[in-house]
Amino acid sequence: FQAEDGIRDVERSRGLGDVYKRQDLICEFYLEPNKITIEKAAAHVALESSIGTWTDIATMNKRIAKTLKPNVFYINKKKNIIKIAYNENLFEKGNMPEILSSIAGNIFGMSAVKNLRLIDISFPKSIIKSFKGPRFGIKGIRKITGIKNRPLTGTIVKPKLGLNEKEHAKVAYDAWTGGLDIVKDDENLTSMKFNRFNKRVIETLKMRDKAEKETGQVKIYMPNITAETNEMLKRAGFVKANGGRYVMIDILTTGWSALQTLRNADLGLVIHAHRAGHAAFTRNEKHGISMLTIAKVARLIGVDQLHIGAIVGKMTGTKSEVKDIGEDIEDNIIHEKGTHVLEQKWYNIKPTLAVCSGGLHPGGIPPLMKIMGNNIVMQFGGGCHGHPDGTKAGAIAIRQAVDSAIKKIPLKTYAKGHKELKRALDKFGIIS
Ligand code: CAP
Ligand code: MG
Repeated sequence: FQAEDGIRDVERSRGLGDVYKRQDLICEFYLEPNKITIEKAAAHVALESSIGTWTDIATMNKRIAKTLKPNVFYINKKKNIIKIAYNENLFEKGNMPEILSSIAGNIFGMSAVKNLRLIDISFPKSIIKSFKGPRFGIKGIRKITGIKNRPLTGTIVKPKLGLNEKEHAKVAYDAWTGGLDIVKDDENLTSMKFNRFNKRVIETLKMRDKAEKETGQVKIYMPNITAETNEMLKRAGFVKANGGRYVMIDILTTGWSALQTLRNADLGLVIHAHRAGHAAFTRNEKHGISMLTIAKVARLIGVDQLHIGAIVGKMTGTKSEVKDIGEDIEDNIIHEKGTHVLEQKWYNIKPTLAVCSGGLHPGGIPPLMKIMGNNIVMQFGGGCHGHPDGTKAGAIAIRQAVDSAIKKIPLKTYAKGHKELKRALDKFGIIS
């Protein structure tokens, strides 16, 4: 749910409109109390995440309690769901680390709760407007790449580590000339002894230019700038200075502060967000922080592309969880069908493009496009370089599978006239 959509109207329709203000920030939690009532545990969560602590304090006064005390306005005992409304003045506008230190801080460790999961956040207008959001967003990316309707296709250079700069650039060249739009570094490739960042960027952009000339298509390279913040800005500047258009960053290991610094530097580079490490707190459905919440925070700060899961791939993340980034689970609030939360209308905040990746191969393309629509990036590591005939054939097979889905021709039938696809399906199979 978000400021501009359902939940606030639904709460109003349930006559709860007066229990929070349009200016409030609202959190939805899954809460299992520990040997106390859910009401008591909810009160502890509300206080610890705002102004209070475990006992009443002499330093508290009526003014603070009246203006800043949060309101637990919804408790669903059957489903262990609670909702808390927080006064917007509890938060520093434009400071995401502070906001999360409040509503996603100490509360997870309190002994008053057995399990606690932050399922969703609804940000008020004042906070939304205090962030930049994506510089390019979906429209900007489609303008840069010239790709109007179909999903963007890309590969991750594999093996993750071990190739030197020239070998890396050659793999990229094969993928691009095979028809893929994007080549990215893997999440753990930064600047290694055997593969230095600056040299890799130079070599790979050289191959990009060659592939663009030969194919007449726009080709994208996403170098991984993940590093200490100042070093990261230096590397982003190097990419820009050498003709790069994109950078990728591991948003959770670098942290929200570093991400804000990169976005606020406004270098005119498309920001691709990898979520390495997310499952440490998104996977447990009873405790931690949902991917939906992570996605909203990342969009607000300003990532143009974000990994959200692949449904038909190797990672956990069920169809409903990934699609939930499009639909509300609790209150059954449905946005426009087929619209991800990353694409919802949020005042000045542009939509972020969803990235599906992880164990994908041509046999999974039609079902994935059917579920997620065309406004996605599909990334293939093993699904490209694992092709029996190598990277270029793998790339060709991926584009052939996309074409078969767009033309609504079954993969098996389409493969009869497309040998690269046939070879891929023989190895990886078809996902129905
Ligand atoms: C995929 C990948 C990505 C994952 C991240 C990997 O490679 O490069 O990092 O997709 O997961 O290292 O596993 P394969 P998620 O295509 O070879 O699987 O997108 O779920 O964040
Ligand atoms: Mg990876």
